[in-house]
Amino acid sequence: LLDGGMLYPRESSSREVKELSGLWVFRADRSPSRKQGFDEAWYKQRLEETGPVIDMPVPASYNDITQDPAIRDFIGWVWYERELVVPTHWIRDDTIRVVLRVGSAHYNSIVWVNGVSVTQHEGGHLPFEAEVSDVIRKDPTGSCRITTAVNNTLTLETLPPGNIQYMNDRTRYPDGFFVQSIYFDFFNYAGIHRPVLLYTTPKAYVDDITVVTNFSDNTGLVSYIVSVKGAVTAALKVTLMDKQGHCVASSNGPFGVLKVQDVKLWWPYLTHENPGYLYSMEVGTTYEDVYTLPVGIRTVNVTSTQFLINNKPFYFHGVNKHEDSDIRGKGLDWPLIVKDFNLLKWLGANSFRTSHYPYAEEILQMCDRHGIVVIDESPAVGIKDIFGNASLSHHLIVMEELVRRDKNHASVVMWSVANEPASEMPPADYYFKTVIKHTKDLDPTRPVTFISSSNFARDKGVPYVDVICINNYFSWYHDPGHLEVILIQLNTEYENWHGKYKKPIIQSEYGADAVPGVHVDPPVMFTEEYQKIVLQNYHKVFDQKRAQYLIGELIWNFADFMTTQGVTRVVGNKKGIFTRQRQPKAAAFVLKERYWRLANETG
Ligand code: BDP
Repeated sequence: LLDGGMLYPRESSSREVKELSGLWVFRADRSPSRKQGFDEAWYKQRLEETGPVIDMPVPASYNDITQDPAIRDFIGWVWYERELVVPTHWIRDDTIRVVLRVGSAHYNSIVWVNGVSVTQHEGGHLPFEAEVSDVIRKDPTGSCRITTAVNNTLTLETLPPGNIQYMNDRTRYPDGFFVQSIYFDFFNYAGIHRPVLLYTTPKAYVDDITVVTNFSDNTGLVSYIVSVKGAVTAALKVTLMDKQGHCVASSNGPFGVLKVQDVKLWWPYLTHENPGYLYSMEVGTTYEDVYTLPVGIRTVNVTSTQFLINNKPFYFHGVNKHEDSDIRGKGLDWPLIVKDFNLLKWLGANSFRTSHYPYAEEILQMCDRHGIVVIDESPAVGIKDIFGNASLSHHLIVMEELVRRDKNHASVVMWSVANEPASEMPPADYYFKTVIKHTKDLDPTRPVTFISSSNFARDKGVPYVDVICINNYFSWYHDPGHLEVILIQLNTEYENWHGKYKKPIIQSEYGADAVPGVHVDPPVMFTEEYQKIVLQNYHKVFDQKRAQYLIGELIWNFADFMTTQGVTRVVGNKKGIFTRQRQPKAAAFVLKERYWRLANETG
């Protein structure tokens, strides 16, 4: 198991945060060996002294920032560097612990501070950090040069998996080139995607907090465990405050249960007049570290036909998203985040799935505050035929990193360990049994699923899930143009799955591409009309099954998004109900009307 916690860095009376967003210098290592940077140890001196550099914003994917196609499609190591001077007291006061944290960088990263290697990380969607106090104190001026090498290559052992090939037939490819095969349908954006921070804590510090919430009548129960590092023992005080800052419960010691009278539960958006209610749990140590964690009090349970939040049936009417937009690719972008939440609310959506990788923590914090319910998905998209030991053990570590990061979010109600794996293959049985059990051991409080697109009779992973999540594209990938098949095919699909497993079902994807502004009637594929009717036909079946065991519907996709180039994609995937620029297509209005109606019916 992983050592230590990964609390989101927050300022407090004992902690400072210095965000390093902005301009960094950048170079892609285009040498034939692709490892000139390591051979020449570029990290040892300023990056601009080892060759030409360009400006690169952080956070952002580097792919769409320049006019150079070779950078958009680059495969290999890119180098980023940022110089700063840290505050003097960070250098002089050795009771301060300085940590460097990368929110995420895709995919493999190595980080140096002042030429000294401080950390490495494998995986493109989860944070990593390292204490750098000693390294930065070696330079009394406080000068700090942060160098990061990031490699986007995906192999059979990465999550998501991929395969890399070199096209070296010089009779056909005069320059030769690498091809990164991927088994997923979105552009493999790369770079430093989330903020890089330096933050401080005292030497003895709150390293991790785990909360589990419950309630009985109108008393809320918050069980907590706090781990402190850097001290043999540390007395702890834990205080829970309401929104007005009034203390509603308190306790001492590293674990306990806080009892909250007249509890205000955390409710999803549109199910309650006051959704997303958060308390603040302030943890203070005698060594004067203070960390405040937002806490929503709610429960999650699954029956054979229902998904219960606070013991009330919850129906997911929501979307699948991507972290994707023009220019910044997958880089965290506050205007985009806030716009997307405004669109979700406009639509009447109460939930989304983080298809197909863990999203930024800043997004989950918004979900907590607005009551948007989340199915939190791992980056295991497109596991096709590689249920080997190396990938399984990496998958288990990724689930540990994901649960460690997201376990305290009230909005996260279910883990999805994978999207559309080859779950019909015999090794899938052991594989999913193991990954799902491991995830449940890490977090016994949330249901676990994966998203299946395989046949009910042959799928080997679904026996282990709590909720069946299925993707299908009737009248699109199957029987293209035949809108009339949806009713019977979808109905049969549900009867088969529920008949076999007696578990609730979420339609975790359905949809059709529509090129915005293209209209044909009678509808044909790729028009706004066709997309609308696909949705409406699915909705007819949803409405029949909703009363029985269908517990949710998530449209594919919230917005158009970029993909690799190929003959089925017209500058990206166009199954968005919004364009990539977040303008509505006709289908958005169909969904808006439906979601508001569902909100009124299901409450
Ligand atoms: C599903 C995938 C999703 C794709 C979608 C599509 O889960 O990532 O984008 O198909 O083809 O199978 O539009």
